[in-house]
Amino acid sequence: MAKESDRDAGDTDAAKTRELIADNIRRIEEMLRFLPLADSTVNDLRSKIGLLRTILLEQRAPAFALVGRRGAGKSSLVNAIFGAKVAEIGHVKSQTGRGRWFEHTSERGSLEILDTRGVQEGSAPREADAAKDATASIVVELKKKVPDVIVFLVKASEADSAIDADLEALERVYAELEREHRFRPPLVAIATHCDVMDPKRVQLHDQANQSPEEVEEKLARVAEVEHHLETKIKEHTKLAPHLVWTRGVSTYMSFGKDDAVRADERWRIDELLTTLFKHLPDAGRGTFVRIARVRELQDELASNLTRATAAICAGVAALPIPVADVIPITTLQVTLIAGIAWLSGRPLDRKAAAEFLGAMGVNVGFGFVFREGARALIKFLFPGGGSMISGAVAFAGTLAVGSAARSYFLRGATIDEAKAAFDASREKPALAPAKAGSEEDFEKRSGDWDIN
Ligand SMILES: Nc1nc2c(ncn2[C@@H]2O[C@H](COP(=O)(O)OP(=O)(O)OP(=O)(O)O)[C@@H](O)[C@H]2O)c(=O)[nH]1
Ligand SMILES: [Mg+2]
Repeated sequence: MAKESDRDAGDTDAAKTRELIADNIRRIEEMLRFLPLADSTVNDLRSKIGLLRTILLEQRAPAFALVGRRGAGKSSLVNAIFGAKVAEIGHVKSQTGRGRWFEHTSERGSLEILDTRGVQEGSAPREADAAKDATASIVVELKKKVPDVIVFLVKASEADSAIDADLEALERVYAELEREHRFRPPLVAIATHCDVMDPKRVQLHDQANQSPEEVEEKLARVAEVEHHLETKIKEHTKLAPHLVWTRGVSTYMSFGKDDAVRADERWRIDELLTTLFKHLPDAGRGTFVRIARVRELQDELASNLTRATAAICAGVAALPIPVADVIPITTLQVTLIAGIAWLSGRPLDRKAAAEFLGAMGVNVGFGFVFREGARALIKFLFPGGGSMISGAVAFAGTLAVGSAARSYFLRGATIDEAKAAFDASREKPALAPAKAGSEEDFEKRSGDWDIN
């Protein structure tokens, strides 16, 4: 009972937070119309606001089509992305003949997966029929939704057997997408089950503790498989232009009765996740980094968000407005904190921002973070204050807030360390001229500070 009402409260707060963020973004967009900046700068700021909106308010589930034979490791790949058991693996009997979109969900977000089980099974005549049906069912599914990326999976031990039929099925998938949606998604090819290649006992996920010669031997075999797979795909002229990555991997994880992780022998999955991330549109990237929990990817997106927010804040500061009216700037900084907390896997609500600001010494009530928090932040960011905030100061102050939030939420820094990161970043604007930011000043400054 209590749990239920907690969740309701959380949902309501998340909805309220989204509303506040949307309001603020709208307000900032209004202000842009009055900016004394060149059109090109204003357009650039508009696209940065677009990024904020996409990352914070318009996320959707990333969509992947997984094409591979029965047992290739499609379900295991889904689990490997989540790092948890969300899909059933190792069906004794595969549900041959059906391709279907599935939504796999954790509390951090959802993935849309087109599971093409059984599509390329053509060895026995009966199975050839099933394969035909399977391809037909996939074609139906592709009309419903376009995958962002197609992943072709083949067992490493089967990569040099007849995979031509698999690749022909894949070509039909591409032809259908082109016909139906005029879109050909990037193709990622992976050879799975690399861990069981010879020498079998060499554990690829734990190379430091293996015999170096044997590791080398195994990696050479993996490289051979990769080369073969890539060559084969490139022979198919309709696939070749879309191939972006070919690697051997291991997606092996094993789960106990309570779905707890019993063994994790994933190898090169971070590289694979980075590749998938790179080829996703921004609308899926936020969700993806929350699910995949690769620190570097979360941080890359947090860094983009920080830079975009800093530029917008600097732009707004170019308006000749007194400090009392710069609430939208500081509200945007609070939004940035909430956004970075969200990328780390926390819910998008005011709690995380309140907790962070409180710990940083900005005293605000939880319920008021976006308004009162913003007011208190002015004093915190600009102690002593002037009557104006220059673009340079707004820019550097925002970078400092983002840098501290990234340390705290993404790198597991203590609040003291986060504060130190904040102070270190903030020292720079103290050296900056305290005049109102001109366009020239803004442009010069915005290129200056690249924090990581
Ligand atoms: N050693 C090893 N086993 C793997 C790997 N990937 C998957 N497996 C195992 O292979 C079996 C089949 O994997 P699934 O993920 O169920 O394969 P699938 O492609 O979803 O199979 P269907 O749903 O039947 O089409 C399971 O027992 C997995 O644990 C891998 O990289 N290495
Ligand atoms: Mg499966």
